Amino acid sequence: MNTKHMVAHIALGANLSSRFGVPFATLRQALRLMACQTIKVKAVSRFFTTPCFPPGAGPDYVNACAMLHVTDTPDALLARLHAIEEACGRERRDRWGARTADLDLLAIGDIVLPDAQTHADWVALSPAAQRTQTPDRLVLPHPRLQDRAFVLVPLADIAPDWRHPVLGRTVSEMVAALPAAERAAPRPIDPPPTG
Ligand code: A4P
Ligand code: MG
Repeated sequence: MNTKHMVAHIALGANLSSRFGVPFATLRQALRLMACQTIKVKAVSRFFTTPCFPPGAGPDYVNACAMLHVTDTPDALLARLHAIEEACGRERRDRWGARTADLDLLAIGDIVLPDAQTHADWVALSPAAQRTQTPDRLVLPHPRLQDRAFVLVPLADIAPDWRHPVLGRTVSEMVAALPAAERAAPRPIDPPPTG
C-alpha cells in the first residue's frame, strides 16, 4: 500500500449465528474478509459481550473495533463493508433488529460528512427519531458513536487518544463520560484455545 492511506476505525457487532458460526467466529471471519488490496487491518480490540440495545430487543451482542489503513474513498469503503456483511448473511429487516454482522464505519481520520450542519443534525436527533430514521448517505464520524458503550469500550482498546473532530473529545474522555453502569456492561470474551 502506498503512503497515501487514511486511518479508519470501524465497529463490528453481531447477535445471531451465521454460516461461519457463532457471532465471535463470524466477526473474526469478517476481519479476514476485509484484508485486501485497499484495506489493511492494523489493530483489533478485544471482543466483548454486550447487553442488547434497546434492552430486551434480542440476544446479547458480541462487539469489537478495528483500525484500518485504507486507500479507498469513504463510499467505496462503506460498500466494501456492506459486501462483507452480506457475505456473513446479513439481512436488513428492522432498524436495530438482530443481525449476523453489522459493520459500521466510525471515522476516517478527521473527515466530517456529508457536511458539518447535516452531521450536527444527526448527532442531535431525538431518541424517538433515532428509532425510525436511517441516513441514506454516509455520516462521519458515526453519529451515535459518543453514546454507546458497546462502541467506545472496544474502541478505547485500540484508539484511546483518537479525538472526535466535531465534539473535540478523545475516546478515553467519551468513555469516562458514560454512566458508570453502561461503562461496566461490556465483558471481554476469552478467546478460544484454538485462537
Ligand atoms: N450510514 C450512514 N453513516 C454510516 C456510518 N458511519 N457507518 C448509512 C455505517 N453506515 C452508515 O445502516 C443504515 C444506513 O446507514 C446505511 O444505508 C448506511 O449507508 P445499516 O447498517 O444498513 O442499518 P442498521 O445496522 O440497522 O443501522 P445502524 O446505524 O448500523 O444500527 P445501529 O444504530 O448501529 O444499531 N446493541 C449492542 N449491544 N451492540 C450492537 O452492536 N447494534 C445495533 C445496531 C443495535 N443494538 C446493538 C448493536
Ligand atoms: Mg450498520
